[in-house]
Formats: sequence, structure tokens, C-alpha cells
Amino acid sequence: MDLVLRSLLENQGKFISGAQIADTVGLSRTAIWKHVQALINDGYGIECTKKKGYRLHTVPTHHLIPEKLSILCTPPLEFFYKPEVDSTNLWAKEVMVRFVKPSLFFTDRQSAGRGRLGRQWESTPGKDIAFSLGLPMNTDVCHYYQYTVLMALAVRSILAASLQTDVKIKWPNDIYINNKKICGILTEMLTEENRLKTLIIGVGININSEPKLPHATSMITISGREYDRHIILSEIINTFFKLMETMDTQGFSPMYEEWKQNLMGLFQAVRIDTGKQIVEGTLEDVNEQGIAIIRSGDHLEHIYSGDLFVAQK
Ligand code: BT5
Repeated sequence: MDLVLRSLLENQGKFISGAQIADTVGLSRTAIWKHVQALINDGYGIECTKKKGYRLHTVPTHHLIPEKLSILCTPPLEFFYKPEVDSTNLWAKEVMVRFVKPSLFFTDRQSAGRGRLGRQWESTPGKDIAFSLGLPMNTDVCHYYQYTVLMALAVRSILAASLQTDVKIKWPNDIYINNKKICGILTEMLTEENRLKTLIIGVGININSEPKLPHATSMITISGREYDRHIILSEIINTFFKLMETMDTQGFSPMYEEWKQNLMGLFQAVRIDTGKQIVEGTLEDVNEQGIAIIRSGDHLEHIYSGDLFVAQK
């Protein structure tokens, strides 16, 4: 973490003296001056005056700034940023095997983003969000779906508030707007003897790109304006942690009920492709373990995973 940049960001728009930064970060004033010159060369807009010190007025927008994210995110988290990585989920898994603190892994360019069943997740470098939240746990593996539900709720609420539009959740883990996918969630676990030791919740959201895929949408496509990815990402993280606190005190049921209220296709005719078979019927329920229950005539079918399609009316 660049502490000089962090000090400037904390005081963005205001002057802060070289001496003050030097005290905070434990470097000489000359070292601060050199560091500021390097930041200016990197694209930061910083006004420097002898009497008043430094004033940060603009930051580059083509890449994420971990220092900015760390100021905006309120939960205690470790931040891991790389300009480019194959998959934040893979990266998080590698690190979280030996690191036991809640951590956020994020990148500007994900070259091999993963979906379920070996599928690909595409994101546009410098425009979208791809992150993985690594959470050390020690609980029964059956609880893992609850955290996917909390993340879906957090993403849903921030997208709904930012776009002022109806946002739906599609079983098992997608976020949809106007029947188009704007976000995918891939939750993975590290386990030991049936105990869930670490949870990795990977989230991809289309923000400032115009997606090329036919059934995809993005925030800019919907509203016509660009978004600060730090703000969207930090609001999602802050909301997710608040939901975890609520779950600790009130249990999972209230979250699950809210999740179901926003579920696409509930009590409607649907088709689920499990990869092995196609199941058609009415989506009766998705239970607290994330199992979809489909009614075909008198028969109830329990489906653990697959792709759901809602029949068009
Ligand atoms: C998902 O899988 O939707 C989970 C995607 C999770 C991506 C995040 S990004 C950060 C973290 N690191 C990773 O490596 N992954 C996670 P699934 O339900 O299998 O959907 C994949 C399908 O969604 C693809 O086969 C495409 O049809 C479609 N798709 C791919 N990219 C998309 C995009 N940007 N927007 C909408 N749809 C997309």
C-alpha cells in the first residue's frame, strides 16, 4: 500500500503539507517530494506549492487504485491488487490456503475469468469489476450457499440504488436487469474434512463497458453514464459485511426471504438445463441450501445445479 498516496487521497481536494505527510508515513520531506513527482508522472493531478504543500485534485480513471478502495471499504480487510491476473478466484485460492484474514482480491484485467462448469467470464479491462472476497471460516460446508445469497443481495441492492431500476436474481447466482445478465457470482470453497475453512466469492459486474454478448447488459448501457468502480465495489463490500452482521444476530431467514422476493421465475414455468437433462415445470421454490424445486404435474424434482430459463409469457 502506498502510504503517501493514501494520505493525499484522504485529503483529496485539500492541501496537506509535506511535513504532515512525512510525519504520517515516516519518510523525509525530500522523499515525499520525489514520490509525489512519480505519482504525477503516473497520471495523478497534484498541485504542489512551497507554502501550502500538496493538493490531489484528480486521479487516473483507467485503473483501480487500491489505496482509494481501502479508504472507502469500512470492514477490516486486506487488499490484494494486480493490474492483470488470470482469475481473481484462482489467485484468492492460492493465497487463502496460507493466509487467514478476510481479503479482497481485485484486478483491472482478468485474462481467464471463470464461470461455473469451466465456462468463461468476460470483462473489459479497465472498465468492469472482477473481484474475489476471501473469507476464513470454520463452519459446516452446508452453509456455503448462504454467503452467495448475501453477495447476490448486496450486489442487487447497490445496482438497484445506483440505477434506480428493478434488479432480479436468477438461480443459482446471476444478477439480471431487463432480462439481461449484468453480474455473475462464482462461490468456491477450501474445505478440510467436511468443514468449510475458506470461502471465495468471485463477482464479475459489467460497469462501464458495452457488452458484446447478446444476453448481457452493463451499468453504462442502462443509464448512459460512467460509474466510479471504487464506489460501486466498496458499497457492495460494505453492504455484504453489514448483511453478515445481520445474519449473525437475526439468522439467515430474513435474508433468504428477501432473496426469494427478488428471484426470477418463482412460481412460473421454467426450464432447467442440468447439463445431463432438461427439466421443465413450475419453479416451486429454491430451498435454503440453494436447491431448486421444480413441479412437473404431481412430481417434485430437486435440482442442485444448472442453467435456468424462464418461459416467456
Ligand atoms: C457465472 O458463471 O456467471 C460466474 C461468473 C463469475 C465471474 C467472477 S469475475 C471475478 C471472479 N474470478 C473469476 O475467475 N470468476 C469470478 P456462469 O453462470 O457459468 O455464467 C457464465 C456464462 O455467462 C458464460 O458462458 C457466458 O454465456 C456468460 N457471460 C460471460 N461473461 C459475461 C458477462 N461479462 N456478462 C454477462 N454474461 C457473461
